[in-house]
Amino acid sequence: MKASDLMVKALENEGVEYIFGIPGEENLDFLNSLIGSSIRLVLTRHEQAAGFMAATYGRLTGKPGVCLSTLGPGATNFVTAAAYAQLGAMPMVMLTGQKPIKKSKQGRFQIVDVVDLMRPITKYSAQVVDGGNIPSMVRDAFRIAIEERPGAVYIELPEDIADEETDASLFDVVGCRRPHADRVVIDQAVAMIEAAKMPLLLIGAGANRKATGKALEEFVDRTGIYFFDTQLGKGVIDERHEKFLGTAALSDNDFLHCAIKRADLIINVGHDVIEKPPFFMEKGGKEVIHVNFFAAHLDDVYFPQLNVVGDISSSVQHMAGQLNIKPDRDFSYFARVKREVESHLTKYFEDDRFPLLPQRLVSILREQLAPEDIVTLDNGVYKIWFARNYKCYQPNTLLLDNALATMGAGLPSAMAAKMLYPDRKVVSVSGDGGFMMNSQELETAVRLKLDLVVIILNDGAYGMIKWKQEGMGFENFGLDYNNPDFVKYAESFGAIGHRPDSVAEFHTILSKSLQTSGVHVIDLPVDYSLNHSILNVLIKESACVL
Ligand SMILES: Cc1ncc(C[n+]2csc(CCOP(=O)(O)OP(=O)(O)O)c2C)c(N)n1
Ligand SMILES: [Mg+2]
Repeated sequence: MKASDLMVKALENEGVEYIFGIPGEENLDFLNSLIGSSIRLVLTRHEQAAGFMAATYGRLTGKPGVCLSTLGPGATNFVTAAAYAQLGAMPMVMLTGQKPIKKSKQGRFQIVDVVDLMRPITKYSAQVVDGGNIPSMVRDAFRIAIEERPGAVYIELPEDIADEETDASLFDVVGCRRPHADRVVIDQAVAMIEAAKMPLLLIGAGANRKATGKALEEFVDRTGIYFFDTQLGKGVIDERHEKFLGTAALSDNDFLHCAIKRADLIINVGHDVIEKPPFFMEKGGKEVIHVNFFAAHLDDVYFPQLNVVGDISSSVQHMAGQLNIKPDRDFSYFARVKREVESHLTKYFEDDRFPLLPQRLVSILREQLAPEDIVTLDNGVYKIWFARNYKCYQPNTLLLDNALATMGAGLPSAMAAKMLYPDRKVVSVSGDGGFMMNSQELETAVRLKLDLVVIILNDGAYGMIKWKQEGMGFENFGLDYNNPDFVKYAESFGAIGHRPDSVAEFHTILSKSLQTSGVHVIDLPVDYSLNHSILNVLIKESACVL
């Protein structure tokens, strides 16, 4: 068999459904081998977007998403997406071409050492030097991509190797059960929780990667322990739960941090240091039990006293099963913080000023979307408002990036989410800056006939940096730009453009767009004037006076 045919068979053997990307001439053998395959090639307009789509596929399914590019410039365009998948623990396989490695008449034209380039931002990076290695390399790459902590892997298939004949055959895909924490450590964790007076449960990214919600909800219901989550842990337990305190979108000084400060023990399920810290640990301060698939990576702000390593669901179930909670524990302070947090977060939910406040956008979207519908965010200051104020009712229904925190992923991740869940509504929310970083993918979305709502928050600026600039007492400088006419821009791609000029009109446009097919782009003027006064000033002055 030709090596490129074997590569396609190896990917089919792994259950690959889609390959996102842009082929170059070095991939033409592989492309030809894809003819007749069960794998669907999804062409994008930029490799970075293909990488974001593949990573999101991995994030939502737990199976590696696959993306394809040519050598050199195509491969370097994967770099940000690789870092996004690697930091965000999303399983992803990147496959690129390369010039012939045995004999080439093109000198060093377009040649970059991509294997080396990818090494620090992947879990595995290798070149196929012989067609016979394809079965083991592909099997290894997929296994490594999925294994906790999941991430990006890279395989380079040079042109001459792709064209070689090989008689190698594939390996069966053999899964493996995740190891469980042993009794000794569960006993230790239980003793710490029983000894604590004010324990809190924190739910982080790892808990969103596997089905842990049921075990965690039972833990909360059995023990009465209040919980909060990180940005990547949102929705593991329905955030309408009576014991939900809020999301730690900021690392300190938010209203929620009153509860965190008062806690003497945090049972931290699934959080690791790659996410922005939900709180800072201090020497001699509260203790932390790290419950995850792997031990804690130490940091000045994170040095847990106990590691409970193993399958998260099983650890949580065993802890809950053994815990003997004394009924005299008084959690009324946490109940008070919860009431306070809720009243602050919902304060502007009905505010009808226009341009619209991000808080109002959150309330409108929550009202119009069903529990299973998905919102994907790009990276800008509205992310903080969504993380704090948008309640997730189900896991992975607010897709944001709190690891690499890159701009440009919002639209591609919405597209991948819609491909995976055609029956759910998917809304992408981007800033005008982040949207423009991958706006060319509107063409892909229209071509794929995806029904999407794309909201662009128009403030004519890199608003997030403006907010930081103001918070740090710097002069307003260097962050404003002009935007294209987003309505005409959308229409030029065959999408439908909208520009509301009141909250009422936005309401109507949004609900019609959600009910109608096609790609709807809504150019939405946003009012960021409260960012500084609330997120920099108010919460610092009034949080923790509770
Ligand atoms: C690729 C990338 N470049 C730069 C940054 C730094 N950065 C973070 S948010 C931001 C501004 C975002 O502007 P916009 O998308 O318009 O959102 P806004 O905050 O204005 O709503 C910048 C420049 C980043 N996170 N990612
Ligand atoms: Mg902006």
